[in-house]
Amino acid sequence: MKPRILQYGRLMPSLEKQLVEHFDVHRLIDEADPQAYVAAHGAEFKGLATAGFADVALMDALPNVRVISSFGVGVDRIDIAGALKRGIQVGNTPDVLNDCVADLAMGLVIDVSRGMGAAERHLRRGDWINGPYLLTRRVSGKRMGIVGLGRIGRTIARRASGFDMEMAYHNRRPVADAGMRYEPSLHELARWADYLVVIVPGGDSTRHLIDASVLDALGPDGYLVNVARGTVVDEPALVRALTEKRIAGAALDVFYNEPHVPAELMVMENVVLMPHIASGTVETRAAMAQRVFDNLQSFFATGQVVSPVTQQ
Ligand code: A2R
Repeated sequence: MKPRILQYGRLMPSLEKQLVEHFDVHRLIDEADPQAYVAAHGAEFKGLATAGFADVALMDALPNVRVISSFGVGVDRIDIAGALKRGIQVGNTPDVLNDCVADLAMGLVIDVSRGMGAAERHLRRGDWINGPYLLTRRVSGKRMGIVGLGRIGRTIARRASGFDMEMAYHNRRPVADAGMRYEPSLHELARWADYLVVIVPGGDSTRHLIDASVLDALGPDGYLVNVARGTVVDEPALVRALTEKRIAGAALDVFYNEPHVPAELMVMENVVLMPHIASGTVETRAAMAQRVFDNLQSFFATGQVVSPVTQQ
């Protein structure tokens, strides 16, 4: 008998197909009244495949679920402590997305400095006829401050070293073999950096980590790059800092209330805006989908997911 799995949210069609081949899957999105459905049928399910969400109310409605497999590395919308307390293993998709997220972070650094998007808009508007584009800012040899030197942060650092950048990082704790300076003060890192690249997990512990005071430390020549989560940045404070030219620019792949982006940012030429695409390549999304499947398959075969999450 195939284990019965509840699917929460939409997943890639290829993953949904693979799941259906190996598990007895029910999609909660097909239910007109999802709450009533889980109240009546929750006890049937042994596992949960989710697009990134699972709170304790959902877990309580699924008393026999022992595994949650989530699409993505970020687990900020999953109550990990609540899952572990209930004896539920949680699997996510780390590592397989490091390269593509780091590639996009580096692309954002270049775009926000060299004005690639803005210069292209200038050309497409026909403005080149009237004169050359503005001078932009050099990237090579500049200072990058990485906030969150984890799996992705280190991959970004390897990219930046190819641009002869000076690097330093801030975590809550220093990393043993980081190969660059640890800065215990986020404000000092921001003061020092030309680019502050944010790649910490989302959730309560990092909410508004980048606030007005950090942006003021970054200063009028500094750029903010966020490929982490929208919640990490105090978005109204960022809009004010940009409006008042207290920082040079920002490049953002994530927002506080996606897919809604503050109207003020839409019209700023020194701001690069991406619709949360950092891991969004064919190759990486396929690898993430495979890991969602592997976590479930491994759990039902061995009792262990491939990529366990042990803390928020
Ligand atoms: O603080 P530490 O020593 O636990 O280092 C982690 C750091 N970090 C923080 N740094 C400063 N203040 C905090 N409150 C804080 N919380 C965590 O972020 C660690 O070096 C880094 C996260 O690295 P990993 O756990 O390896 O995550 P990964 O795979 O690099 O992904 C980062 C995030 C995901 O959670 C998604 O939200 C996003 O990137 O795509």
